[in-house]
Amino acid sequence: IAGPHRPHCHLLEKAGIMNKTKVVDNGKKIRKNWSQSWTVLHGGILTFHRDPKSAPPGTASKTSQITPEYTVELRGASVGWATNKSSKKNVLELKTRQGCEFLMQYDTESIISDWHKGVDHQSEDEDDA
Ligand code: I3S
Repeated sequence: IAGPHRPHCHLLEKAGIMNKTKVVDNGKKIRKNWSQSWTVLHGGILTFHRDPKSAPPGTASKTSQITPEYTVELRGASVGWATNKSSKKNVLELKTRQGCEFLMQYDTESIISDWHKGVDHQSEDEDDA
């Protein structure tokens, strides 16, 4: 089934602020660049939006807030607690089926734990492909 009538598409699972960095891009390790993202989990897709503070001053900033920086298809992805990947606490590691890896972090453990559950749930939900 495709489009807006897929079973879980009507559910906004989660939205909020977190710190994130991409660490592997299509199998290639890249330099960490932590930034804060408005992040949305919806319909099996995780969307990281750009940090408004990183936008150039002026009219571009409003657009950059709503422009996704990364859009991650969660089907077939795996998420788990990262060990030895960062000096930060409460770091999740997200590996996509397409060979990209992200670290996701938030100081409040309960908040990042909720993201863990939400992302894990949507990555396992392969029945509606
Ligand atoms: O894994 P690393 O290389 O220690 O990651 C740190 C670096 O990315 C560092 O930036 P530069 O070395 O490119 O200037 C960041 O500022 C740190 O935040 C990174 O480490 P943490 O432990 O915060 O993930």
